[in-house]
Amino acid sequence: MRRMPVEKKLGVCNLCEAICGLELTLEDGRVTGIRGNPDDPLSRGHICPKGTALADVHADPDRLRRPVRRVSTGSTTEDRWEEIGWDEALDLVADGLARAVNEHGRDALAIYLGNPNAHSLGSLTHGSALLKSFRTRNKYSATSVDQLPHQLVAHVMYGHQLFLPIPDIDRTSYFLVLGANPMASNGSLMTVPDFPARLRELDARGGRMVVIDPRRTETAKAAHEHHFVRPGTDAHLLLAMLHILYDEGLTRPPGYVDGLELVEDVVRPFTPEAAAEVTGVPADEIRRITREFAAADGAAAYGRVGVSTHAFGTVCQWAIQLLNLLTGNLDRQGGVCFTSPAIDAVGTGLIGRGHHDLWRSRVRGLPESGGELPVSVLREEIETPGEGQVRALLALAGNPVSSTPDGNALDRALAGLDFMAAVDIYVNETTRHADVILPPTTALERDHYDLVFHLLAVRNTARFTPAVLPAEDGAMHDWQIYREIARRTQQRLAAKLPLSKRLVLRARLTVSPTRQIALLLRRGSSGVTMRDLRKHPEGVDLGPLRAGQLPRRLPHRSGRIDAAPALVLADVARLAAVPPLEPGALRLIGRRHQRDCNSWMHNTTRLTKGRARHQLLMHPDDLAERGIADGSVVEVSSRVGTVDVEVLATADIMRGVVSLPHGYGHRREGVRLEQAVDLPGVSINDLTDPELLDVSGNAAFNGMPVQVRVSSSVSDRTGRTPDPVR
Ligand SMILES: Nc1nc2c(c(=O)[nH]1)N[C@H]1C(S)=C(S)[C@@H](COP(=O)(O)OP(=O)(O)OC[C@H]3O[C@@H](n4cnc5c(=O)[nH]c(N)nc54)[C@H](O)[C@@H]3O)O[C@H]1N2
Ligand SMILES: Nc1nc2c(c(=O)[nH]1)N[C@H]1C(S)=C(S)[C@@H](COP(=O)(O)OP(=O)(O)OC[C@H]3O[C@@H](n4cnc5c(=O)[nH]c(N)nc54)[C@H](O)[C@@H]3O)O[C@H]1N2
Ligand code: SF4
Ligand SMILES: [Mo]
Repeated sequence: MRRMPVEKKLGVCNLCEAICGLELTLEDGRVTGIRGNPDDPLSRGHICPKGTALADVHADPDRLRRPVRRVSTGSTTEDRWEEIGWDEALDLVADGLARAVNEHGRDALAIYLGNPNAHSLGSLTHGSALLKSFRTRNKYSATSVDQLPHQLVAHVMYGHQLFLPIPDIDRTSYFLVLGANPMASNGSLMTVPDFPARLRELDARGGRMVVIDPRRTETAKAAHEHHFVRPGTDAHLLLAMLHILYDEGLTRPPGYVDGLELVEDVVRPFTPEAAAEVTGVPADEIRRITREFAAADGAAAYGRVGVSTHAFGTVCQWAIQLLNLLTGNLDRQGGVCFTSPAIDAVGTGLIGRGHHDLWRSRVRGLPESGGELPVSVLREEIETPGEGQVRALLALAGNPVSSTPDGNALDRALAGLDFMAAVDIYVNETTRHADVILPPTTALERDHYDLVFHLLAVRNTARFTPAVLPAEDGAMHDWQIYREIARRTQQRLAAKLPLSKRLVLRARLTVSPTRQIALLLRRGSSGVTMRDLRKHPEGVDLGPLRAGQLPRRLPHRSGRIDAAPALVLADVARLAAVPPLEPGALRLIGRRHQRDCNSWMHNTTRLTKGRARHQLLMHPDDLAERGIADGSVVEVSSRVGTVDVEVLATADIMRGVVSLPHGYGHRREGVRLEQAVDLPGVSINDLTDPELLDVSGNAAFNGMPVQVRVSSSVSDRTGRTPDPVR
């Protein structure tokens, strides 16, 4: 046989928000090498181990390549998966979804969208149309276990849920980081590939990075300063910083802001001394950091998962905005700025402004945000009988059993559904409950343009990446699957959408993602066309973030910023009402490792080999106090569950705090991830509590009380759930 020549192609990594440009080596049509593309104007050659593992996902024998249907055998552990054709599979899905709606009403169908939807062009262009074709109130996504507080704050303060200022990290001289670990995560709501190099440049400029985190993380170690903070208490710290700004006359807000007198009133009681008591950060340090922040020639405050998935996530994100705003750092070079993407999904209205509390969840009465309900209510909406009860679920690229609070309870609830379909590439903790799984092509086989992450990047660039590999014979892209689900289900619904709406949807579903990008580029003001992008697959540089764009670009109908949204101010009052920890309790926090990718990608040796990293991290003094030996198996329990896991002593974690990584614990019956199921570790979300929420409805994972004791059980409880699939 004739060998195909070795070929180089430019690609893109879509696994995290850093969107690194890649250079792939192909031999005989197989990927034999992946490296960072040095010519990419944003990622500048950066790559992390996950980027290299993209090829492993494509080659993974466990990955689904054809639709599968679960065949019940009576004995639940022996259910079989049978490969079926696309036509049959899509019809089965449409039948199941339409049946639930026709028999029980439109809210009987729930939809969950997972994180990879934001990382796929086709999901973005076709997913919203698919959602619109179902008029259910039971829409859920990973947003409410992640960044909902940011979106709510942006919506109420600036008038658009994704009008988010981004740290001008390449020019700042003071970078204040709360609850984020970009050295491992590569940034979030801040697309910042090659964070380590950018940090070195900050240092070389004489700038500082200050990190506030209950764990001495990789980022904390690289910082100029790190301060431990008690989990869940950052709002006190941030409000004290605002208090100091007023107290010492350090505020210099711009003129286009309303509500500042209210802010001054609200922060008055939050003295640094009071904050020191609650947070553990000394009052003098809070004063010094605040003064240095205010005096810096360009300072940027930034807070992420540690202060978003948090009981006061919304207050924290609001206070972070105010810290930037009051010190004159919003819309300032070296402060935080708004991006100028070639496709402005915010300015053009492609992504809606958002809304809040237009309706409430049926059982617990929690408010919607941006059309979604908090995923913490999904289990009760499935299990509570009555009109509007969820009977069927469509899970799109998500793994809520592993990633949402009380995963075990949701796991059991999924087993009771009338019908479930998943668009996913694996049989995992969640999709094992599906009746049908529809696997799309993987990232290397799809055209890509980052509709979301160019919007959030620390530098303005644009890049279009044609598919690196041809789609396998008979494979379907996610957008084609979404289109077919919408079309076929619509045909079967008794109550159809009005004709005008159907026509609009049909148009939106028909045009391919790539074509949509070409059209959207033409509507933008950057002057960049699809032709330019095809000529420059490494990406086109549109320059650093631009300052001085406000108030012109403010989305708020008033043209002003609301510094004192009623919803946030009301929640500040709740701060005083936080109950103290019960005796002996510790506060649980999460963590991410550079070689983990949320709850998936544990099926590749490349990422799982080496030193174990699934353990519960605990301070040596906390271990000694309980008579627990380093390395032993401990029992961790919360209000909702108990897990047994190995403990690892480290002085890198604050006393009174323990940490488990997120995304572990694959040993459930029926999971078909041959390598991952052997990986030790438990799911942190078998401990987290769906009753603990931020005012936005976001899960409050961090700072949750747990008890840790020597394990009493001899049995293997490390994540194996005995209850079988349906
Ligand atoms: N306790 C705790 N819980 C957390 C977090 C935490 O820090 N602590 N973090 C939260 C955060 S930030 C997030 S974003 C969520 C994530 O929550 P989810 O989005 O629910 O979970 P993921 O682990 O991202 O799951 C991705 C799913 O998509 C599938 N998949 C991968 N690639 C593709 C593809 O190309 N197409 C399709 N159709 N499917 C694909 C995978 O097999 C997997 O099932 O978890 C949240 N949960
Ligand atoms: N390698 C890798 N990269 C990823 C991901 C991944 O799974 N692996 N996931 C991607 C996703 S979906 C997201 S959303 C981003 C998240 O990106 P980051 O937010 O940067 O990542 P985390 O590691 O979750 O960082 C949260 C930090 O908050 C700290 N923390 C916990 N509780 C508190 C608290 O109460 N106060 C303060 N101040 N800090 C606290 C934790 O110790 C931790 O260091 O990462 C993305 N990138
Ligand atoms: S940093 Fe993120 S985008 Fe870059 S290679 Fe790693 S996973 Fe991919
Ligand atoms: Mo996330």
